[in-house]
Amino acid sequence: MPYDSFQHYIETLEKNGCVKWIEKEVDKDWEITSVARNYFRKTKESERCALGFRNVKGSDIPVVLGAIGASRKVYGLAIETDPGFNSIKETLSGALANPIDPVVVDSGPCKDVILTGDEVDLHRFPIPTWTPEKDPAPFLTAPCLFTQHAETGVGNIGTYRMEIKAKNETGVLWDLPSQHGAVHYASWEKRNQPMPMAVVIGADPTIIMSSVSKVPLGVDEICIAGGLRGKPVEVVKCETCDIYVPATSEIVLEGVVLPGESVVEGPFGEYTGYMGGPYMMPKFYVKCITHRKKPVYHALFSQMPPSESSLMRQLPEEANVYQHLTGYLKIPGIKDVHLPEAGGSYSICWISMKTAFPGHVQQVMSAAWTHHPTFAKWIVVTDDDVDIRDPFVREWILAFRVEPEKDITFMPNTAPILLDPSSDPPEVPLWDRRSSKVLIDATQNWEYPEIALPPQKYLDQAADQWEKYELD
Ligand SMILES: Cc1cc2nc3c(=O)[nH]c(=O)nc-3n(C[C@H](O)[C@H](O)[C@H](O)COP(=O)(O)O)c2cc1C
Ligand SMILES: [Mn+2]
Repeated sequence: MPYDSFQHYIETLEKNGCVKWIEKEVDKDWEITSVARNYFRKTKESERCALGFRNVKGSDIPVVLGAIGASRKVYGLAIETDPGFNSIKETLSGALANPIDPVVVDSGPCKDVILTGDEVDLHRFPIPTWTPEKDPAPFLTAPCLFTQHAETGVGNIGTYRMEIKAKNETGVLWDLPSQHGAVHYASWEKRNQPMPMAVVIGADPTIIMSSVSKVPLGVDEICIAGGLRGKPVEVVKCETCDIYVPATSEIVLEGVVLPGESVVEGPFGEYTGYMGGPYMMPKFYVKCITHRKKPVYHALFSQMPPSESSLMRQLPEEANVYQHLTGYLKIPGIKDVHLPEAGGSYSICWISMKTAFPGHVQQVMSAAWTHHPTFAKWIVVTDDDVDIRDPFVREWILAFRVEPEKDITFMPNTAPILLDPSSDPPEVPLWDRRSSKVLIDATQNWEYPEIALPPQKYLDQAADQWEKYELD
């Protein structure tokens, strides 16, 4: 059953014990991020919940973060599927293969309150500051930017962070010219016309799920959201432009991005765990705000991993790499692909496999990064008996299944991970930076001695009668 709205989804999270509400009054500019940081560090991924701050100083609007990616369980509830490799891949590719067009409705709760002119004031909302004293301002971290291509009229939804610059102005960071928001903006710039844009904050989770997914340019993510929920998204026309947004959205900002303008954006605490930016980016001018009578403010929690953002990247990206190796390249023997969150779910890639022929491991090590030129700086391939999701086991494998000189290959002069501060000093322009990759063969290249553990039958027997030993 698809969710009707963000608040309907939050109710489902509550029923599943996946939200923790914080009743204590909190400050949005240092405390929300600091509470979330401590919580993500202290709480095992499997036990993490979304956090709801009901009492934000100076506001009667609650802030919810972690609602999409606090844990695998939460992520699974958001796309209503089991959060394993195959089901994530099948759910996303199923939506891409079976998009469903939206239906237009006359009105909806997102029009409960309509603010124009002087009433347009972003400070009405409890927008947090995420890296206090380092970010220049609060940032929208879960905005879904609705735009249309100037020539074709085809729509796009993309999530690109937005810096609050004034009561009716924000920055916007589409971080590559290939991001579809940037492609649309270029099409309006070519005509020297302002680009109309609507920003949705808080909607049925299929909207943000499709907004952060890379689907081909020209495919409107609103239809992918329809495919994901198995039912059309009901949309309403914006007050000030011809863009249609989900009728049950919590908050909608309507406005324009002017051609030829570029101002300083950022810096911002990034998913690598370092500050990123500043960049020169255009500005969004808000002309109208519409919202529910009692909206909930939705944020995604990012910065230093582990975070909601590193989990949201990890799950689809692991599925993509697995699919790349086994589906497209048809490489046999691949058991698991894991992108540890410490690497921002991008820089470090572990693969376990059953070696079947000479050169098989080398094929996998090279193939993994052809998934994307910037993908993964550390690629480690090990045997199928290894649990690559256990950090202790990973270190043990590096300790005793790798002979550095024989097993490590460097791949020089590759495209860097964009925000990786180690690739080159900051004075080197972004597009001149180069990095390298390390391919590590951590498989047993000959028969190893037996593992120094008691036979499994004894370990199991002891585990089965654990209570007898009175150790817990
Ligand atoms: C938590 C999170 C934050 C993101 N922030 C940005 C951002 O600030 N700028 C950007 O260009 N992409 C960002 N992305 C990635 C885009 O949302 C993603 O590339 C998406 O495919 C963009 O839509 P598009 O494919 O229609 O361009 C972010 C993704 C996530 C999960
Ligand atoms: Mn797109």
